[in-house]
Amino acid sequence: KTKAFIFDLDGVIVDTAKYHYLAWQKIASQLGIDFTHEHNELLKGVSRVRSLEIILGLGNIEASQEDKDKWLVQKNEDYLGYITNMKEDEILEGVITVLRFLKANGQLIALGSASKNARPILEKVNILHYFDAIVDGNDVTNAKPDPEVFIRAAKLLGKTAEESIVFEDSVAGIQAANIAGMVSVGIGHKDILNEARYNFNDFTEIDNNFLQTLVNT
Ligand code: B16
Ligand code: MG
Repeated sequence: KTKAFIFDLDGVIVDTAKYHYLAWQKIASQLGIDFTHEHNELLKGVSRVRSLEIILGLGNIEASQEDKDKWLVQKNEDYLGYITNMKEDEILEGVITVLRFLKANGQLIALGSASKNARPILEKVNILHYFDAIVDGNDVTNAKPDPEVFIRAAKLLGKTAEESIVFEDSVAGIQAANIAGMVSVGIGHKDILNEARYNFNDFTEIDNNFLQTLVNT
């Protein structure tokens, strides 16, 4: 059988969360907001605009649209500065092995990310060629847990939800996959991603047998 394997980007393929954190922290500190790593968990899988709202909420700050737009631009400029030198060695362990196995077995691969910077990141880490379809923050209007991003990806690959498997590190992303009726695979802490159909700490725990089972069932 041929299935649609849909990958989230941040936290699944690469650890860009650390760069998002640095860029947001700069804004937060300008505003006198204490922004910790724990707070950063709230931003995973969440859009840029929504992320800013969450941070402003932490500081009980109400701002004009003009200020918000300015901070969104500044955050992205800083973020782009951090990702500009990303190389293949920033791909998370085990990811390439899984992508290679799927490709070698004629499976379809898509990206389903909230990020508007997804494409340049895939290019920088040199794995763009594995993807048969890319759906990112530029293509969708509804953020995860809305399933739009994954439904679009499956459609581009010509597959139904039942034929689709989603790899996600965020709670909102797992919920989106479940709402879509796709098989959800949580990459990260089982306690946090407890709504996922399957759980792994990272891709090194995913073997060919498991992938073959997903293909066959
Ligand atoms: P950008 P993913 C998400 O990527 C990140 O998890 C989230 O923290 C970020 O705010 C969002 O992308 C938007 O990113 O500012 O680059 O458009 O996990 O859905 O791949
Ligand atoms: Mg993610």
